[in-house]
Amino acid sequence: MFVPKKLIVTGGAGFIGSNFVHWVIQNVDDVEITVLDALTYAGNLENLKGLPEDRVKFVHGNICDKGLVEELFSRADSCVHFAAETHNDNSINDPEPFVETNVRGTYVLLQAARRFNLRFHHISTDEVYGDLALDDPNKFTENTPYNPSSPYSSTKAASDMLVRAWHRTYGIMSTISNCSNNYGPRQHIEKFIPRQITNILVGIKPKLYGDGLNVRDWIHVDDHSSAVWKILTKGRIGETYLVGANGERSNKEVLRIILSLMGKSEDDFEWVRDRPGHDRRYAIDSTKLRTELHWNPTKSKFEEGLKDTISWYVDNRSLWMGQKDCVEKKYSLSE
Ligand code: NAD
Ligand code: TDX
Repeated sequence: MFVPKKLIVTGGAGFIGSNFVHWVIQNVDDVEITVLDALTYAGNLENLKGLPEDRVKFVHGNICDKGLVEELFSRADSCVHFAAETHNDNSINDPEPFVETNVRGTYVLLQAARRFNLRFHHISTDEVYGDLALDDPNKFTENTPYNPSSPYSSTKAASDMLVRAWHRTYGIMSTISNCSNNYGPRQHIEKFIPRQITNILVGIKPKLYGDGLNVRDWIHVDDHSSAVWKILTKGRIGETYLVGANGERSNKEVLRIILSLMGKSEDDFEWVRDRPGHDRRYAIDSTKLRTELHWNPTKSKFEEGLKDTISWYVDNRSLWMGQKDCVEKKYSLSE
C-alpha cells in the first residue's frame, strides 16, 4: 500500500479536482496537498474555499511550465493529474488548447514524475473508447480498444498512451483511471446537468441536442473521488481501472428528472442542433476496480444526488451567475 504524505493535485480548482481535495481532507489524515492550477475559465479558487490552510496550498501555474512543475515535484511524493481542457463542444470549436494542455501538459508532468520518482495517477475518461450502440449488450472494459471521436477525447487518449509508455519504458510508478460522466456540486455551467439547472433558474429553456436519446453513465463526483483514492493507495502500478456506478440514462430522461425536481413540466425544453460527431452511448464495466480493490459507490441514488446538486446551484448563485450570459452567448452561435 502506498501512503501519500505530500500530494500534488493538478487541476484542483476545477470541478472534479476540487471535489477530490475536499474529499481527501474530510476522509484522510496526515496528507498535505498542493493544488497546481492555471485558473482557466474552468477553474475557480472559490471551489477550494473552507479548506484548512495548513493542509492545502494553492499554486497558480501551468502544467506546461517545466521549471515550476520540477520545483513542485522535487518536494512531493505523489501527483493526481486532473488538469485538462474538458469540454467536447469547446474542443470542436478550438482544439489547440486541448492538444497543449492534455498532451503536452501530461508529457511535462510525466518527465518530472520520472526525474523525481513520484507516484503518478492519471485521470482519464471513458470517452477514449469511443461509443456504443444503444442496443449493444457490452460495456467498456479495460481491454476495449481505444477509438476516440472528438478532439477532446483524442487528446485524452493520447495522454493515456504517454502514461502507458512512460511506465513501460522508464518504469514510472503510474496508474490510470477512466471514469464515466460525473455530476455534483462545483461543475462548470457549460456542462449538461448544470447548464440545464441554471437555465431553469434564470428563466431560459433547457436545451437538448439531437434526439435526446444519447446515453451517459452518471456517477456522483464523491464516488469518483473515493475510487481515485483507492487506486492511488492500493492500485497495482502500471494498471488501468475503469470507474463507473451503473448509472446509464438518456439525456432526455435526465432532463425530465431535473425539470420535475424543479417544479416544471417535463416537456418544458427546446430541441437544438446536434453536436458534430456526438457519441451515442457510454457504459462502464467497473468489475476490476470492485473485485480487486473492493471499491463500491455509495451515492448511487441518482434522483437524490440530482436534488442535492440542484440545491447547490440554488445556494451558490454568486459562483456561476457572472458566467451565465457569456456561456449562453457562446452556445447561441452554434445552436
Ligand atoms: P474542469 O474543466 O472542471 O477543470 C479543469 C481544471 O484544470 C480547471 O481548474 C483548470 O483551470 C485547470 N487547468 C486547465 N488547463 C490547465 C493547465 N494547462 N495547467 C494547469 N491547470 C489547468 O474539469 P473536470 O470536469 O473537473 O475534469 C477533471 C479531469 O477529469 C479531466 O482530466 C477530465 O478529462 C477527467 N474526466 C472528467 C469527467 C467529467 O464528467 N467531467 C469524466 C471523466 C474524466
Ligand atoms: O446543452 C446541452 N444539451 C445536451 O443535450 C449540453 C451541454 C449537452 N448535451 C448532451 C451532450 C451529451 O450527450 O448531454 C450529454 C452530456 O454532455 P456534456 O456535459 O458536454 O458531457 P460529455 O460530452 O458526455 O463529456 C463529459 O463526460 C466525460 C465531460 O464533459 C468530459 O470531460 C468527460 O470526459
